Amino acid sequence: AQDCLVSNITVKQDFDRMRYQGTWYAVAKKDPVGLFLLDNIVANFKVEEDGTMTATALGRVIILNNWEMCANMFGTFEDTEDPAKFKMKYWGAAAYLQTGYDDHWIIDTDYDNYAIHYSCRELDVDGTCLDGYSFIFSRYPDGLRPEDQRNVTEKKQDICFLGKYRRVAHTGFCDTA
Ligand code: FEN
Repeated sequence: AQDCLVSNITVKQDFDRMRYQGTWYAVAKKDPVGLFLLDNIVANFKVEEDGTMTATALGRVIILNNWEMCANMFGTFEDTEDPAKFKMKYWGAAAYLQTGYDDHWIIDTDYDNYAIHYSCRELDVDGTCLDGYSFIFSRYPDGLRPEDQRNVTEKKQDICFLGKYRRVAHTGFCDTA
């Protein structure tokens, strides 16, 4: 959306949750305000027998006293009238991890290589996003295929987060968790 209005952001047409299942590696992220996952972020999406989409996410966090942990997060998705827009309830395996209820929009995906996720937590008075986060996911931990990069950059611009992303390192920190 040129005007950066959240209400004008377009999402994936006819989103197919079945094809979205499986492992996605976060290759870049735009952080929200507050506590979040640092790096080594890997998500795994699943469609349950009743059709509900669920996901798990692993990611490195640093808790009090600079202690590095691998956070094990869980999410369940509530459907909305748009098949690519969900509400996500999330919580952590450990009690010190924050719980929440966020928008979870799939902006674009080809299911086999890349996905662009978007969540606006707080709308500004003008209808733009005051606080939000976004993930660029890849089916491969090494990053996006060169042929997907142009499209992903375009979509980052569409959601008005271009220039706000940081690369997500995968060092193997959470691989045994
Ligand atoms: C998503 C897709 C797959 C499922 C889920 C996802 C979202 C995960 C979120 C994680 C939040 C983490 C927090 C960590 C935290 C979109 C990848 C579930 C939204 C909030 C600390 C850090 C330091 C501390 C306490 C807690 O709570 N971290 O002292």
